Amino acid sequence: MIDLRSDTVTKPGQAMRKAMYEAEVGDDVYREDPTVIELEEFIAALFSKEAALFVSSGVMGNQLCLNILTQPHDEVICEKESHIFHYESGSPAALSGLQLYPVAGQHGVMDIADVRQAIRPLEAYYMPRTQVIAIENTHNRASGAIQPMSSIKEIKALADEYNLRTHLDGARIWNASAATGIPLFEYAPYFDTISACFSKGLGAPAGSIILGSKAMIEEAFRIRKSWGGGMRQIGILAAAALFAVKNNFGKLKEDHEKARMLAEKIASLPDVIIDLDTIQTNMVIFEPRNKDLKKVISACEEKGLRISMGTTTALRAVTHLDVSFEDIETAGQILEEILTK
Ligand code: TLP
Repeated sequence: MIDLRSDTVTKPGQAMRKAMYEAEVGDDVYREDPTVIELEEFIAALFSKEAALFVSSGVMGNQLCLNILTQPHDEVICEKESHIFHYESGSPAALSGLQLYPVAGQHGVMDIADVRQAIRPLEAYYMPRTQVIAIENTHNRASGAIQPMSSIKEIKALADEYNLRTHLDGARIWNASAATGIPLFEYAPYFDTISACFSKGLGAPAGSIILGSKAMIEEAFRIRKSWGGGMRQIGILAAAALFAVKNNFGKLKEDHEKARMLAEKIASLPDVIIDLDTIQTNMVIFEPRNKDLKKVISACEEKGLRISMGTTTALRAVTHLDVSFEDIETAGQILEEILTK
């Protein structure tokens, strides 16, 4: 089975498992797990941020960051197709008493004039208080598109003008950095908080990290425990994350080549809408015209290819460590057979 539903489906290989097996561990709720501490310090240095906290998932990372940046009744400006708006179970409202203000972007990139318009006037005391501008890089529902540095800088300047905070959902910031060559520490100063995942393209079985100032991360540590996220001997997972960053970050470019190869194949098929400009990293979102998408997914499954829904009207194929270039060629043939039938 060629599984392109997500880059989350990778399984730890022998070398990663060995690193996990050999990890030194302790009780992380007492902050006594040396491997977790090593991971947090290593990643904080990579991003040049004061502090970092290992958390269970990308959702937990984003939600912790939003929580520590805000008060209940505040509002968070985010892009209309963002993960925090679509796929985080309404948690900003449920966990932190927040309202989201979704702003439509182009390939996941918000126009600065639209963001400016979304900021509530301070004198309107009866409106929610704008507190955070959040962006997603790379952008999941925009086919893994990268936020240009020029847009990131504009957003930070606007946030400073209004004394707002900025959050980066950097679940796949690794892919953005690998594709652009911009080091992680160059992205970091534009955000008060960042969340990044080890369980996506880097191939770890679980875990994400959040980054920010020392005071923010101390507060996040307290909230993480209150949400039931205090785990004990998780050096085993931190070792997988360390292994993933050190060994697999450099391989992401190959995933991008695989995605481009698949996208070009799909673009050559009749009656499929695909915007090759947005295929900048490891995701391929495409829209077969006049097809029942659920049926396409199950026909692919029968032929040994797993894909998923990318948006409500489009399909998604994501490349990752556990698929080869040959697998991608086979995937292209399967899609051709099914979509030209
Ligand atoms: N995304 C998953 C699904 O939820 C769609 C996927 O398969 O792509 N931010 C972004 C941008 C994400 O894409 C995801 C996961 C998360 C946050 C949440 O990460 P987890 O699943 O670890 O909580």
